[in-house]
Amino acid sequence: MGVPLSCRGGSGGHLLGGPSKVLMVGPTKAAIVFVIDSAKPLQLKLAKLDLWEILQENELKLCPLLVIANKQDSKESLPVENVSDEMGLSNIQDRMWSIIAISALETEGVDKALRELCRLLDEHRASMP
Ligand SMILES: Nc1nc2c(ncn2[C@@H]2O[C@H](COP(=O)(O)OP(=O)(O)OP(=O)(O)O)[C@@H](O)[C@H]2O)c(=O)[nH]1
Ligand SMILES: [Mg+2]
Repeated sequence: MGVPLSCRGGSGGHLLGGPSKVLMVGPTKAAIVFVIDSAKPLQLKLAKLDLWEILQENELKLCPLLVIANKQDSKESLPVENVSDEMGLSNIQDRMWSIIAISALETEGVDKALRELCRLLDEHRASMP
């Protein structure tokens, strides 16, 4: 199973720091992977702005979205349900999306996130005319 990912940018256009990072799947921009630092709850408003800006981009209009709530092991972290609420995910109606809780540090949930990404890609392909 090969899933080529490239980092496109982070919150406010900065690759380092910030509450979120954006990965694109494949050279064809097949999916958006939006990685959130759940341990920066006070900065999630910025992450939300970035996410919704990306969702408006014409060439990404149909791309499925996987949101990854990282650092779930950290004491400062917001639970995944709250991250989902903060990002307004339930308002997304024009594409398939999922949110998965992970801890990259403890490699907890990483397999599940990759499987979910594959599932989204498969479903998206199957829904195309
Ligand atoms: N507790 C915890 N720490 C993590 C996790 N993933 C990454 N980190 C640590 O968080 C620190 C910063 O890493 P990132 O957030 O990926 O990097 P960044 O966004 O460029 O830098 P920051 O401004 O520090 O957030 C590093 O020390 C990582 O090891 C995780 O799942 N849990
Ligand atoms: Mg970070």
